[in-house]
Amino acid sequence: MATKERAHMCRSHTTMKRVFKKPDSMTDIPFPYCPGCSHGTIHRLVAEVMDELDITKMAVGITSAGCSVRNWRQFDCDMVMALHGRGPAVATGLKRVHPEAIVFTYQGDGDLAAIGTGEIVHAASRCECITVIYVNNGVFGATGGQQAPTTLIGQKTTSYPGGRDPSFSGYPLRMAELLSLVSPRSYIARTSVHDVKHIMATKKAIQESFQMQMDGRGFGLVEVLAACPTQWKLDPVRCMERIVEEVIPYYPLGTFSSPQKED
Ligand SMILES: Cc1ncc(C[n+]2csc(CCOP(=O)(O)OP(=O)(O)O)c2C)c(N)n1
Ligand code: SF4
Repeated sequence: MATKERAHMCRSHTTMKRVFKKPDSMTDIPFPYCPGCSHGTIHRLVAEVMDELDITKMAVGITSAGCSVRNWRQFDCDMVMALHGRGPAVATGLKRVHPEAIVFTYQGDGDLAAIGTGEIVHAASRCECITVIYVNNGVFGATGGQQAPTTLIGQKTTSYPGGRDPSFSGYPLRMAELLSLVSPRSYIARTSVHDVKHIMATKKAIQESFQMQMDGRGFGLVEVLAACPTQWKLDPVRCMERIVEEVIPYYPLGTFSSPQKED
């Protein structure tokens, strides 16, 4: 290539406008998730919010058991791994010892709404000054797609191939509603990531839940309705449709508790 031509290319390269970049709060390590899995989208939103609030250096994330068990490789902040379901208890201890830290848990529905139900209910009722990102995909993804407490009525899983029967397994737990009863002054919202509009609303809710903690106002939790194409046995596009047609009607989106609502 001629020197003049090369010089022109270099000049146009340096003036090129950057329109998209990986959040600084994220490492370069690729996501380990299946194609179409919502965990990647939600990780990115958490990282973008950390960047925008400039809290990465003081953030401590708590990793839980589930497909996101190794997300300490993705978030470029301090990370601690908790035993299955124990994230809110670990976060409570960390926050009380280090009140200057911004502490968040990242938990699936198997983690938060099954083995960890006790921890989350008590952390919410104490209005602990922590942030909880609760990813509800309606199954135990990591262990093979078994029924979770959040699995919809009639939904087929590997442990209940005939579908969830409420006379045997009870009804799916609506954790956002349940927690808002024990923690009325908290910020508790349910969002979804099935399209761009809802992804942006999820980001706003995550931002608000961190802001609660930064202002010392207490507990913030965002339940994010998520897709698990592998265990739902649906392609990613069909998963997004299923969230609209079947999941949201049972798990309505909205803010269930906020300090403003109480005041
Ligand atoms: C004490 C304990 N019991 C059981 C397990 C097995 N286990 C690992 S992940 C998981 C369920 C995870 O499901 P969920 O939290 O919904 O996350 P997902 O994988 O769907 O993202 C279970 C039961 C474990 N790791 N530790
Ligand atoms: S099994 Fe489901 S939750 Fe786990 S990585 Fe795959 S799509 Fe995501």
